[in-house]
Order: sequence, then structure tokens, then C-alpha cells
Amino acid sequence: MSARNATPAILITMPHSHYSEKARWALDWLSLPYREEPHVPLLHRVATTRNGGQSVPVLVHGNRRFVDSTDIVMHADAFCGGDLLYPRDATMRREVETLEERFDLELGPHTRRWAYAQLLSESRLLRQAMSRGVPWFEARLLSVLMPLVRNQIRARLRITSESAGRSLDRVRAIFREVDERLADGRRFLVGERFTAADLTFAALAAPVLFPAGCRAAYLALDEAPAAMREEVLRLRDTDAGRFALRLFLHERAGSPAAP
Ligand SMILES: N[C@@H](CCC(=O)N[C@@H](CS)C(=O)NCC(=O)O)C(=O)O
Repeated sequence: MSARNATPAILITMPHSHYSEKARWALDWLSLPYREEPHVPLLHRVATTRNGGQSVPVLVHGNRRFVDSTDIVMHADAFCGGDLLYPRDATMRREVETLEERFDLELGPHTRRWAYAQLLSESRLLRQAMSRGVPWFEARLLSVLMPLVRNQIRARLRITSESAGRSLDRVRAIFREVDERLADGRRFLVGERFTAADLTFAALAAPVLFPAGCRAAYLALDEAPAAMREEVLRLRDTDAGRFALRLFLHERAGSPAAP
């Protein structure tokens, strides 16, 4: 048995989390064997704090713990031999890491805040997405915890209609930057092949694109409120939106289904 197969990893997630999708996509793309352990919001902290983290995703690999999606992707890339999602060339690698960090810090929080603002009133649909694949007792508990979960999300992410509007502006601005980058006809954000920069952009844009092929648990676009649907269609109809959808189609397809 190869070293790669000897130590199947555990990926602690929440089913609807786009940062979890980022890590999951990387593990799938690199064919690093893992078992996913999805949890509902709030109860995820039992699993993450036990492993030295807070948020999801957390990767437990042998006796090592990785408590941030970027650390997970970097570890997985290095473990699988390197020069896969991060180019060996130092200048290109720096460019990939800079974009990845920008998407992590800017795109991810703003797509999430805008999407939650549209969906917090859709309690039943939200609960369905949040409980996909979780242990049965967590799914049961979530029906009781749902009002608390919604309040906590609203408070922690400071969701108001004004902040959601500002987040949408920020998402559009990042999409315009990506449009400009792609304007010279390039197929990937850095260099000639798929990297962690592309993966991170597409995964963290997922809450505003509802991409086919995404393994995060989302409702179907036609179940979303009309105003959300219209905005998703507008964002899909941009070069950046089409780019992310293409990445899901060509770089994500064929990966094992999420639980
Ligand atoms: N910087 C972290 C951000 C992860 C993150 O924000 N995860 C959210 C879900 S998308 C989360 O776990 N929120 C609940 C919490 O922080 O306990 C990463 O890249 O892994």
C-alpha cells in the first residue's frame, strides 16, 4: 500500500460551506483519499475545537491537523508531490497565493453574506441544505436549533439589507477584476493550467452562481427567491461567472459525490 493510501484523511465540514467545498475540491482533484465528516452549524464546533480549530473545514491527516482551507490545499498539494495546484516556479506561485488570499479574504465573506441575506428567511430550505449527510441526531437537533442558528448567522456576519447590498457590490467588483484578467483570452488566472487561484475563485463564488457540479449542499436555483435568482443569472452572464462555471464543469466533474 502506498503512503498516499495508508493514511486516509478526515475532512470535517458543514455541508453548505463554500470554504469546505474549496478543500473538498482540492482533495478530490489531487485524488488524496479522505472521509468527509459533515456537521450542522453550532455542533460543528464540537468536532473542530477537538482538533484545535474553530471554523470548517478542518483536515485531520495522520497526526497532523489543518484548520484553514488554504493550509489544507497547500498540505494536500505538497503531500501529493507538489507542483500540482501551486506551480513550482516561485513567481507564479506567489501570484497564485496572492490571488488565493484575496479571494479568501474578500470574495468568500461577501458571497456568503449576500447569499445568507437572501436565504435566512427560507428556513426549511436552509435546514435541508445544512443537514445533508450529517449524523441523524444532528439533523434532528437542527430543527430545534434552527432559530438560534439563523440569529447567530445574522449577528456574526452582521447581516442587514444595507450590508448585503454592500457585499453584492464587492462581489461584482471582484468579478470585474477577474473579467479584466481574463480579457486577454487566457484560460486560467495564472499560467497555462488550473491552479489553487482558479479553484478558490470558483469555490468561493459558488454561493452566487449555484454551479452545476458543486458538491456543497445548495438548494436548486429555481427554489431560490426571485430576486436572488435574477442576480445569480446576471453574475453567471459575466466572463468571470462563465469562467467559474466552466471550471466546475471541467475541473470538478467526475469527482466522488459528497455525502
Ligand atoms: N479562513 C477560513 C474560513 C472558514 C470559514 O469561514 N468557515 C465558515 C463556514 S463557510 C465557518 O465555519 N463558520 C462557523 C464558525 O466559524 O464557527 C478557511 O479558509 O478555512
